[in-house]
Amino acid sequence: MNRLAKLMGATGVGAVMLLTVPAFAEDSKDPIIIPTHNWSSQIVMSHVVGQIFESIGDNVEYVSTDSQAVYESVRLGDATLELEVWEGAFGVAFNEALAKGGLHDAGDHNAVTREDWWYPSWTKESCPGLPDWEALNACAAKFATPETGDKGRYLGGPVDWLKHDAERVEALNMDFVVVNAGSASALWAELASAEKDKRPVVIFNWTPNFVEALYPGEFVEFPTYFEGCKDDASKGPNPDKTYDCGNPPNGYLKKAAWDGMKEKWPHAYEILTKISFTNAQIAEMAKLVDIDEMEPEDAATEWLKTNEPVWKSWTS
Ligand code: TMO
Repeated sequence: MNRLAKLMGATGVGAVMLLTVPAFAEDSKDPIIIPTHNWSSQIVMSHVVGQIFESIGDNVEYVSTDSQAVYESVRLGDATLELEVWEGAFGVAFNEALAKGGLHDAGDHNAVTREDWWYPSWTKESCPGLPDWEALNACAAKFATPETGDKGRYLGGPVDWLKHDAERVEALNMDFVVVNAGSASALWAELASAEKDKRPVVIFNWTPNFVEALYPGEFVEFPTYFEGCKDDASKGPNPDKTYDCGNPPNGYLKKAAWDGMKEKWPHAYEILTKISFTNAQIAEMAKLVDIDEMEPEDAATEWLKTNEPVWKSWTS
């Protein structure tokens, strides 16, 4: 084949391809509404994805939103998407919104998640039977505080995360009182304070998070999560109660989208479906804020700079 034929052949192939590529509509210039919540990886990830959308010429607005109520907001199109649907904390709210209609599952991240009662490793010295939950319960008095009397204190997260810790304590008949921290930083402050005199503590924690880089520790092993634990009382070790189990030890991390997003912002939607972060990438996002003390916007810009091949593969 001579050069000209080659060129014509190549041009011909190009022309055919051009003809078969459907003409995509442009993305709306209305802002894509990205909800942010009260833990660092979610805020940084929201800005990472927002800055990716801006890189293709879209407009973005961030709205601080309650992490349970957000599923209703996305369903109604008041928020466009949700980037961190954690199975343990939000599986129930997400499924309820799915059933009502208006939002859909936009795919899983690569990350595998766990959210549950957790202790730093020095706690095991006071309660050697850990991580078993019954051993923890037998040690309840060691976790007592003035606020909880002779019962142990479990320091849970802010109330909008896992709303059913008290139900679990009741279903498993535990000698613990659930005290909710006002913020994520209150959890980390308690951890740092307990470290000083190696005081035993049990707090809410999750993975991926920055904590694993600073504090070795373990999750409490509750009765293993099973289908129906959260909505079918008859199932599980307590035949009269729901929440008689731990959270899933290998939980999903999903993205959710408003059903109208695909039509209004087709390019951004296409990118959203491709986005998939790993445990290490999410832990890094949290670290930039919680250890390096960057502002979330700057942390996102930094993350994009050091991970260009990762996200460019979603936009090309
Ligand atoms: C929702 N969270 C990741 C804080 O468990």
